[in-house]
Amino acid sequence: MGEKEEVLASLRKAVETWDINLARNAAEAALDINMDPCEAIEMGLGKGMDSISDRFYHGKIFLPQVLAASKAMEAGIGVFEPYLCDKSIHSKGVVIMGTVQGDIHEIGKHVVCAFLRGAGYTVFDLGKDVSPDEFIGAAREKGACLIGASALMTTTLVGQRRIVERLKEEKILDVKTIFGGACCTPKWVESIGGDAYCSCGAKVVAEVEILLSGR
Ligand code: B12
Repeated sequence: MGEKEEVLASLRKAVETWDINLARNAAEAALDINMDPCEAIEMGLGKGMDSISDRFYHGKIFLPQVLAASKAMEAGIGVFEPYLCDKSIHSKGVVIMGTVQGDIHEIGKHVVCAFLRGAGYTVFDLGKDVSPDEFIGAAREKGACLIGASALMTTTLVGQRRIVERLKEEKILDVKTIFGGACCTPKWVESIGGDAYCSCGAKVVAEVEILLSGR
């Protein structure tokens, strides 16, 4: 196995075995060999989270282990975050991000925030369980061009629709929306009148650039 494959395997293993120290060390090893942080997140840490999801789905592990794995994933992302940051002085635009009301899943949103920050956007992460009005209020206050909202459960998807509705009610026409999360689909986003759907962190920057170029 080459050096790069070894580091990717360690990143994956760190999440699979919820080993926070290994996640940090492997992330540092990735930086030492000049691995692209985006690749390390998607192909290393992210693959580990895929297998955690799979084991959880099949009842082989339970919520505490999933939570521990997510902490390892976040520890790894934390090491990469400063290196994802674009050195450009001018922000490409302000983005408001959050997980919708009633939903506490945050890992995917953190990945998306990391990619957007890395590409030069100023991202305000409102956290989890965010109400539609909190999204709208923050967008107004910070002068955002885009709201991104994550929903991981079928029961909380409606939070994305409420954001689109509230923007219309408030006649805010210059703020675009992008939605994602395990239960979110392109069809759903189209049906609620959202501007874009995105299936993964690796694609988000390209999607956002297309979306905002039409402003
Ligand atoms: C980790 C996890 C948890 C962790 C969350 C920890 C944290 N800090 O986030 C914990 C243990 C707390 C948890 C709790 C619960 N969970 Co949970 N959880 C998961 C799990 C296993 C993985 C999610 C994850 O982090 N994936 C890794 C990330 C990187 O991927 P991702 O989230 O999909 O994000 C990527 C893309 O979707 C996209 N994306 C995501 N958001 C956004 C946003 C935008 C704007 C864009 C552009 C893109 C984008 O980009 C991301 C990066 O590539 C999923 C299973 C699954 N397959 O998704 C269940 C899952 C989401 N959970 C589920 C459930 C039911 C729950 C609980 C209700 C369980 C319970 N009985 O208590 C609670 C929720 C309580 C609540 N009110 O929210 C169900 C939802 C079922 C449904 N269809 O509604 C799932 C699908 C598991 C299942 N198969 O049953 N969970």
